[in-house]
Amino acid sequence: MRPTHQLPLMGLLLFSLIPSQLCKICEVNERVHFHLDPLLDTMIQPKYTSVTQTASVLLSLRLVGIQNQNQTILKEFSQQVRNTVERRGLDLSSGQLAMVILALGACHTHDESFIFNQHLLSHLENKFKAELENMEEHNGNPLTNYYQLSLDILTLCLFNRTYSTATVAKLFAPENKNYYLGGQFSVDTGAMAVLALTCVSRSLKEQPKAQEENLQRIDNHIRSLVKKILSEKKENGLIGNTFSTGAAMQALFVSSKYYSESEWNCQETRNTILNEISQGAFNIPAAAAQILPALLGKTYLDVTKDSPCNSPISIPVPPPVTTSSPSLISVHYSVKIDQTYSINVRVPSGSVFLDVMKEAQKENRTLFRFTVEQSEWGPYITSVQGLNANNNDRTYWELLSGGKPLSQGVGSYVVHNGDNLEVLWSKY
Ligand code: B12
Repeated sequence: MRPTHQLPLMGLLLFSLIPSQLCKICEVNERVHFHLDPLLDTMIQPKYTSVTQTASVLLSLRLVGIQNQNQTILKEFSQQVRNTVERRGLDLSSGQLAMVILALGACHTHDESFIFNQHLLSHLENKFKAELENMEEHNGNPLTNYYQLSLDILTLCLFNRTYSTATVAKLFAPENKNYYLGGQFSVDTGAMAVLALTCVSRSLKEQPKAQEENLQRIDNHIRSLVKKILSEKKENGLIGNTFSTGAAMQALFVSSKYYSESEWNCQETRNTILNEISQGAFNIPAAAAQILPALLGKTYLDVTKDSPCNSPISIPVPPPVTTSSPSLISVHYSVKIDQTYSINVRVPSGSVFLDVMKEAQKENRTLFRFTVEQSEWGPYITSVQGLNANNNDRTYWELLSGGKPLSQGVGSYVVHNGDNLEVLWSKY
């Protein structure tokens, strides 16, 4: 594991001294940018395994304006994204394609011509249509999810493409079931929808003949979603959980007219996040990439802004990695479908959930075999015992420890001696 950077007390004191007008969208003050080093350190890796990972890191670094000092790294990431698109063509989900377009389109670089030469926006329009068709055929379930449909609309809107405003107004009504995952309002999803709807609302207002009725409906959706997001605010200022707070902050930055100052203490949220950074909570690239823009006052709505993405942020020298020989720990692991299949396995300390699953699979392939897919957040469990997750049925493999759902995936969750781990066949 990488050593974490401790946030000194002095730093916290400095934050509380920043004048309040500077905190309008509470970005981290330039003098204390070094607290963001662990995020940059996590994001700068030579090669990523998933295109969404590379695209979301590229988008994040471009948005915060890193490109001027670190051309080589950003050129490398952009090349990796373009190569994948050329190789995989249309074999991307709608949201993956949207993410690719946002990353390549950010900050008006030469990559813009790639978007147009490859007709990526027309492809995205088609993929969005396919999402809608799937919803009609499968009880309102999209091919992917509402987080991705929001990314689709956000991208089409930012790049001035066509979409039906009436469809958007109907689709993104706050009572739609797709905002809920496992019965719980998904802050990430709601926040991404607020960004998309804000873009649509702003562009409607710029048109000479505004579609009053749709505009009104869309603005009401934003208001309700913002309310739901704020109702997920925790005592320490996090919104939803650690990993949804970045998207929530972006959504709240662009929708400040829908809530009063007393409803959100942005500085408190920011300080809690900085503390979490110092504890290593954002030690995977997706997590780092999703929190960084908000900490520097940027949102995905800035992607096509005219002002150049410039800032004095530079990439830190990575700290040396220290290793020590691990001892063995013992954990209990179960697969739950209609029956429970359990095993005790021993793994080296510092192992992650995935190591436990591999060990169990080694000992009994029939009961513990599984498959994974590489995603932005690392390995995603797609099947266990040959039983596949399916978006049309809203089924998935849920991860739990001690009976509680985990907020990390199998590639990140570090297991402890005596843990009671489960993968549970669930519906969201
Ligand atoms: C939709 C969604 C789901 C859906 C995915 C199915 C579907 N219909 O698309 C469901 C509800 C099934 C789900 C499950 C889980 N999720 Co989820 N999910 C999301 C959400 C809201 C959007 C993902 C997305 O489409 N991204 C955009 C596309 C373009 O990128 P992508 O890489 O192609 O997306 C795929 C992966 O993200 C994958 N996926 C979804 N969740 C997770 C979680 C992990 C750990 C991994 C590796 C992959 C993964 O599904 C996406 C579609 O195929 C994100 C929010 C976010 N901020 O990203 C949370 C999010 C990624 N999920 C999260 C978590 C924790 C989980 C679970 C581990 C929860 C659990 N206790 O079981 C499980 C995954 C277990 C497994 N099988 O490996 C966390 C990850 C945090 C972290 N540090 O790792 C997030 C950030 C939510 C949060 N704020 O806590 N998720």
